[in-house]
Formats: sequence, structure tokens, C-alpha cells
Amino acid sequence: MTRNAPKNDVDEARLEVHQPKTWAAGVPGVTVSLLRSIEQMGTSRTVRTLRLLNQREGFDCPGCAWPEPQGSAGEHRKLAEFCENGAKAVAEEATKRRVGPEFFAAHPVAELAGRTDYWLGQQGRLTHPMVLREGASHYEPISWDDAFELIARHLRALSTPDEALFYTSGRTSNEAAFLYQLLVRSFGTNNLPDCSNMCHESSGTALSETTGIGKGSVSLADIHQADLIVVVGQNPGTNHPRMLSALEKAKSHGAKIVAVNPLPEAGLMRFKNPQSPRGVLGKGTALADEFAQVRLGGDLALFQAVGHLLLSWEDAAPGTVVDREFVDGSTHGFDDYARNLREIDWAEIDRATGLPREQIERIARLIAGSRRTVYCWAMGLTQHRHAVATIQEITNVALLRGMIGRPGAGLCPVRGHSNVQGDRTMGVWEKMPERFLAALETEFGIAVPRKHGLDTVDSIRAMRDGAAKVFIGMGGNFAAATPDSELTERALSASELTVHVSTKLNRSHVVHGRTALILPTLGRTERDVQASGEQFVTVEDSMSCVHASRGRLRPAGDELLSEVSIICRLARTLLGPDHPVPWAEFARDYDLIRDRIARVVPGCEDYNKRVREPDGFVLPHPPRDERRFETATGKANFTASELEYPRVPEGRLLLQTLRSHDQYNTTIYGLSDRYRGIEDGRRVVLVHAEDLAELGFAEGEVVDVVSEWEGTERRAERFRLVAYPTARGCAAAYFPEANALVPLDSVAKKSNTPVSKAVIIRLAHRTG
Ligand SMILES: Nc1nc2c(c(=O)[nH]1)N[C@H]1C(S)=C(S)[C@@H](COP(=O)(O)OP(=O)(O)OC[C@H]3O[C@@H](n4cnc5c(=O)[nH]c(N)nc54)[C@H](O)[C@@H]3O)O[C@H]1N2
Ligand SMILES: Nc1nc2c(c(=O)[nH]1)N[C@H]1C(S)=C(S)[C@@H](COP(=O)(O)OP(=O)(O)OC[C@H]3O[C@@H](n4cnc5c(=O)[nH]c(N)nc54)[C@H](O)[C@@H]3O)O[C@H]1N2
Ligand SMILES: [Mo]
Repeated sequence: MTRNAPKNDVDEARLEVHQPKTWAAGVPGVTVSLLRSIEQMGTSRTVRTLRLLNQREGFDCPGCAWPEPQGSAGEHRKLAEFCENGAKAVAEEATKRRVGPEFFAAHPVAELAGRTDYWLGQQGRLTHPMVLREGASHYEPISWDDAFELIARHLRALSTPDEALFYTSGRTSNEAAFLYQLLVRSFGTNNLPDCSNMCHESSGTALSETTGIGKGSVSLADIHQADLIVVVGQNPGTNHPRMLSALEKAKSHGAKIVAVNPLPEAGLMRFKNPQSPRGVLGKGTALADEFAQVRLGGDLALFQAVGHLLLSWEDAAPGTVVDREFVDGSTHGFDDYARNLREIDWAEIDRATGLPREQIERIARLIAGSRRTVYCWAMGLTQHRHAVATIQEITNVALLRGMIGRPGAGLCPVRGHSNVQGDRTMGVWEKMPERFLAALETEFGIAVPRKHGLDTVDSIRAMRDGAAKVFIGMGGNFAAATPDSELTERALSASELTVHVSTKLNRSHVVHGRTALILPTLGRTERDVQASGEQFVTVEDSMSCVHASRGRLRPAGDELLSEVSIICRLARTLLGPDHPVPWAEFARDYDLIRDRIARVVPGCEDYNKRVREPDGFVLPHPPRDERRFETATGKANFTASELEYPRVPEGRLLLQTLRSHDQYNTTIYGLSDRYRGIEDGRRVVLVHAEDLAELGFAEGEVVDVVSEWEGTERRAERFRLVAYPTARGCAAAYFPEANALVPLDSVAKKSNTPVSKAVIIRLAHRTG
């Protein structure tokens, strides 16, 4: 399969490559964010908007899920509690540009399908519900009522509700997410694939088995108090910039930082805090004390080696390394774990990690000597075949040292989308537990299905095979975010109906089913006024804190409906006026939704009152709160795993797909990957200079990239080679351009997450 670069792509001839930076944030960060904001919003709207970002009376940043400071620290929230990339996320949403009926009249869908994600996103906010009728060349306006009728007609015509798919991206508020899953289950299916299936599913799976809860166990205060922070497979300087302030604070108390990454990411090396004069003017704070440049997928081996060393030091001096009291009292499976790691094959560890043994030993020493260790990770761990085992190996090391349920310590999967964790808490999951489903039935007097639904990868398979015919997306950009672009786009195009509730134009609108709808919705920044008055919504951050978010800007258009209204009106049309759920009342007053959340969702008692507290409230987390583990054994479980790492054939490279500094997933803000020194272009592959030489390629050459998977090949054309200091044998290219290379069937064991960080590729010279 070959995927051609869009014809009118940005001119790659302009691409410039500079030296990668060795520090992150600081003045350029602030200047860039202000310029981008003013470009999209104008000056006065910029000032008004950024003033409300992440303030107690304002809206939650639609960027990442990193938490805001709480309690007395929250009193001192800096006026600018935002980062460069948060400001870009806001500018993208609060832009003054508009995509209305005239735009669609002027641009046939076939033309839009040839545009890049960047171009599509830059056109502005969607303002009117639009329909693409079967066989038509253009989207045309449709009334909201007709749009809901059309969807209901298609859904009712299915032979079973399981032929419909209901996707969610993680920006949806708790209120909308709760109603969305209620609608989907009332209709009769658990087909609730979400972006989490491609994101932290592996973390949820790993942690549920080991600690009994699929969420992280640390608070911001824990990070501040830690004496050792291990950051694995994460690029906070770009994707969670406010995390750098937390790392800086920990450092100021003497904490050490270990960074494990195939790339020397600027944000792991040095931070110049834009919110302190010292940061702006001085050298900034050095972050990583130990930078382990691991090979892609080598982390399981690394943490097995660390575990092995810790155990051998314990054997040599019993009682000095293992937290006996915790291990004996609160865990299960330690002996099997210890037996598994008693003997390890160092030659295999060397091949898997590419790390010097002395460095592994230094890292193990830091871990053995730390009294308060926090482990942070993101996509560098979750998107591998052996992702679940890798996260469990880190958990093993944490358990061995008793680093859970202790101040300043714990496990911290750093979430992506600003409300991806909340959406799961509210029931957006294809396999919610029985307890939740039963509570829904009791609360609403409805029957909900028990058969597990389809996740993202299985949804694509179902569309490909004709087993799913209607696709509805509550936010997100399914066509571009998913693996195997060619196959996925064909699967979507084979659907009878595709519907997208969206704020901005994206590829999923132009790779459409036979009939397609675009339903424009309010963003986080906008005022949401309903019959009972102005509404707010609630979200949950990466550290289980639930709080209110209130948009203050004028909506992008008079026709826009809130996500809650869209769900309620669709539900009324589809399920009829006699349905036991009071959909119309919910749309009038979101407090009524929250009353139900309080009764159905564990830990949300008294929801309306508690989300009105200035900082909201923190959901219960038994391991963190009382060292209680709701697992099958009633204890925290050690795991004994085989050593596993990606094997790369001769002449091939291992490719990871990642984010540039100037994008939010499939939303491309601009073409400047500033910290990595890549300007004015995105179709690049970063490869070590010595690998380029060995493979017989020249820096700057434009090549095709071919991925190899079980006898099949996928090809993406025209990528420029950049010599880059990545780990040997490893390469990197940007998502979503490189998604064409990720095979649909290459998934993580247990979590079914696409393996986007370990794609076997070869480079091919272009002929002619
Ligand atoms: N500005 C901005 N913020 C974002 C996003 C965005 O696109 N833009 N996306 C949001 C979302 S949804 C998410 S999930 C997060 C993603 O946040 P990240 O996980 O930081 O995102 P990626 O760009 O995928 O970066 C993966 C990092 O892991 C490293 N890595 C890759 N493979 C391996 C490996 O095998 N081992 C190790 N040790 N490291 C590895 C890469 O070199 C890179 O530094 O960010 C969220 N925040
Ligand atoms: N190869 C590769 N693939 C990946 C990844 C990778 O690292 N490599 N990362 C994966 C990860 S971690 C994730 S989370 C997924 C992301 O997958 P998605 O969440 O599906 O993708 P996004 O690009 O975040 O979605 C952007 C769109 O959301 C819509 N939107 C924005 N705000 C709102 C809102 O408030 N309401 C509504 N209704 N719509 C809104 C806009 O129309 C915008 O175009 O991608 C995954 N895909
Ligand atoms: Mo994500």
C-alpha cells in the first residue's frame, strides 16, 4: 500500500534543520505563544482569554491533563498558569477564523481530501451543521432537527445496535461523557471506542492488574516532595510543559531526575522557567541528573536489570533494599518475581537497551538510595507490543521499595487529553465493570447490554469487514489519529453514515461514509447558556482531581450547540419522548446531570457541592489513600515477565512516531519543531548519522519509507532524512503523517493499543 503525500503539502524544499536545543521554555516560549494567539484571536481577545486560562473562575486548559496547583499553592496561582502549548491550544479554539456554509460551497469534498491536516485546521471554527448527501460533491447546510432525524433513521435501520460505533476523544466534559455513554447503552451497545485505546490503555491494564486501579497514585505535592523522579518515555517540554515547573520545584529541594529516552529531548535537560526572572534571564535549571539513551522498546530490559541489581544488593545485605514490611504485608507474588530476576542475561540486556552497564547500575543505586521515588511515563512506554509488561516491571521496582501510598512517591502515568481520565470515570469504556452498569440500570430504570463493545482497533476491523455501518465521533479525528491510514480511510469510506461532533475542520470530515454529517459544537473556552442560565462543566486531571470549567468567550457562532445539547436532542429523537431518562431536563440544567453522576459514579457523592469548591475535589484512590489494593488477591501484585524487546532485521530501523513541538495530536499549529531544530516542514525521518552512513543514505536525501510487517509492506513517500542524535538503530517521524506505516494488527498484548513506537522500516531511494 502506498500513501502519497497530499499534493498541496507545504513546500518541503523550505525545510530547515538546525542544531537541537538543550533547554526548554523561557522567553521564546512565551513570545511564540503570544504571537500565535494574536494571529488567531487579535490582541484584546488574547489578553482576555489567557487571563482566564486555568484560573479558578475560568476554564480548564484544553491542552494536556497536567493538574493545576491546589490549596494554598493555588492561592498563588500565577496570573499566567499556562504554557506556550496551552496558549496555542486556546488560540486554535478561540480563533476568529470561520468555516461556514460559504466555505463548503466553495470547496468540493474531493478537493478538501487532498489538503493537509495543517491546512484544514487553519481554516477556522465550524459554525453550521452540514450534511454531505449520498453522491453529492459538497457539504450543504442542514437544520439540527433534520440532522438528528437523519442519524436516528440510520441507527434504527441497523440490524443490531452493535453495528454502530460511538467514538470519543478526551476533551469531552464529564457531563457530556456521562450522557453520551448513557445514550449509547440505552440504544443497546457497548461500542464506545475512545482515544484512550491508542493512548494510556496499556497503563490502565497494567495498573488494574497490579494495584487494582488503572490510575496514577501521585498528587502534584508528591512530585514536589520526591527525592527522585524517573521520567520514562515522555517529552514533557512539549507535551506537558507545566510539568517542568513541578520538576524544577522538586529539584530546588534537592531531588534527582533520571530521564530514560532514545532522544535527548530539550525539556528533559534544562528548563528556563518563563514565570520567574531567574528563569528568563539566567541559565535555568538543569533537570536530568542521569540521561539514559535507551533503545526503543528497551525499557522492560532496563527495569528487569534494575530489579535484578536491587535484589542482589538485598541478598548481600538483607533489609537494606527491599521494603520488607510493605512487601510482606501488602503485596503478592514477590518470590516468583525475585526468582525470575535472580539470573539475567546481561548480553540480552545490552542488546535491548544499548545502555552502558555502569549507567544501569548508577540508576539502580539512585533508586536503592531514594526514600521518595515518583515514576512518570507516557507514550514512549504505552505504545509497544510489550507495553503492559513494561509498565508492570516499573511497578515491580516501585513495590519492592514500597513506593506507593507514601508521600512524595508513587506511579504517575501522565495523561494526554485534558479530560481523557474523566471520560473513563464517567463510563466511556467498551468494557465498564458490572457494578457501574448495574448502577446505571437502577438509577434510570433502563436495561443496558453486558456484552463488551469494540475498542478502536476492533472498530476499524468491524468497519473494514462490513460489521459496523454507522460511525459517530464525539470530538477527535478518527481518520487521522488511528493506525494504517490507508486501510482505516477505506473502512470509514465504506460506512453508511459518519457523524462528527467537532469544533474544527479535520480529515475525518473529508474521509467520509456514504452520507456524512458535521455537527459544530462549543469549545471549552466558550460561554454555554441554557434555559436555566449559564452552565459550567467538570473535568478530571491526570491526578484524579475533579473541578469546574467555565467558558467565558462568546461562542464562535449562533448555531453552535453544546455537546450536552447535541447528545440530549439526539437521544430524544432516537429513543422517543417516553424514554425514562429525562433528556430534555438534563439539557436545560447541568446540575441535574451532576445529581445523577453523584448517584452512579463511585467516589462522586455530593458531586454538585464538591465541584463548586474552589479547587474541586480529589477522587478516592485506595492504594494512594490507605495502601488498599482491590485486586483479585487483595494485595498489590508483583509480575514475573519474560524479557522481551523488538528484534530488528539487518538493514532495517525501528521507527517511533511522535509529536512535534507545534501540534496537538492531529491538529497542526505550525511547522516549527523548535527544540529539535526542524523548521518549515514535517515530512522528516530522524536517524542517527552513523546509521545513515552504514545504510548508504545521505543526510538531506528525500526517501520513501517502507514498513515491514508479517510479509506485508506499507509505503509512505517523500520523507527527508535528518541526521539526529537518537539512539542507534532507532528512527523517529511525526504522527499523523507516519500513521500510514503503522500496521493495524501490530498491537500491544492485553491492551490492544497500536504499536506506534516500534515500527520496522527500511529506507528506499526514490527513483526518477
Ligand atoms: N503540545 C501538545 N501537548 C500534548 C499533546 C500534543 O500533541 N501536543 N498530546 C497530548 C496527548 S493525547 C498525549 S497522550 C501526551 C503525549 O505525550 P508524550 O508521550 O510525551 O508524547 P510523544 O510525542 O508521543 O513522545 C513520546 C516520548 O517518548 C519517547 N519514547 C518513544 N519510544 C520510547 C521507548 O521505547 N522508550 C522510552 N524510554 N522512550 C520512548 C520519545 O522519544 C518521546 O520523547 O501529550 C499530551 N499533550
Ligand atoms: N502514530 C501515532 N498515532 C497516534 C499517537 C501516536 O503517538 N502515534 N497517539 C495516539 C494518542 S495518545 C491519542 S490521544 C490519539 C488522539 O486522537 P483524537 O483525540 O481522535 O485526535 P485529536 O487530534 O486530539 O482530535 C482533534 C479534533 O478534535 C476536535 N475537537 C477539539 N476540541 C473539541 C471539543 O471541545 N469538542 C469536540 N466535540 N471536538 C473537539 C477538533 O475538531 C479537532 O480536529 O491519537 C493516537 N494516535
Ligand atoms: Mo493521548
